[in-house]
Amino acid sequence: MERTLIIVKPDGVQRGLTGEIIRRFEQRGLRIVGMKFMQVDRALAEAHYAVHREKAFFAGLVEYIISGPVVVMALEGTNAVAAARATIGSTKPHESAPGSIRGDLGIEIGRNLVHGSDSVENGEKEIALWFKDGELVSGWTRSTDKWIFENV
Ligand code: DAT
Ligand code: MG
Repeated sequence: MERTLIIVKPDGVQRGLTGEIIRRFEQRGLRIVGMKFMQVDRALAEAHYAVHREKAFFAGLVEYIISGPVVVMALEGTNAVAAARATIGSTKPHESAPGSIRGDLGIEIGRNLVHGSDSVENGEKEIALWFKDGELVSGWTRSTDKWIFENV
């Protein structure tokens, strides 16, 4: 099963949208394998966004992600990475399609509410960065799985 790392960013938590955002992934059919509420420290923020460290927006991005608590989730499912990215919407909320999280709930790139891994490889790397082994519940199933995943 593919896995993806999702973060409800500080604006999502502050605005009371945590439940609304989790609901969308849950209803899409993704299975939760890890979830925690936490304050991100600067070292973790910089490691998570290391690919952007040379960009002009890097410092602001790090300040944003450490500006308040977040909810971090590891989700799994067939096509989990692409499905979650589509549910999130495009990077700029004002260009995100209505129906997506950013398209329905956001308007500015620096307040775009949620992170989702952009590839299967990065999903695995990010889950390893954000979760310790004992924090993940792997291998559990739902009675609804066969109605969501065709081949289980
Ligand atoms: P995404 O979060 O859609 O995967 P990304 O990985 O390209 O987008 O960038 C990570 C975050 O950095 C993004 O959510 C918001 C911020 N960001 C990206 N491009 C930016 C830009 N041109 N100006 C300001 N912030 C930007
Ligand atoms: Mg990204």
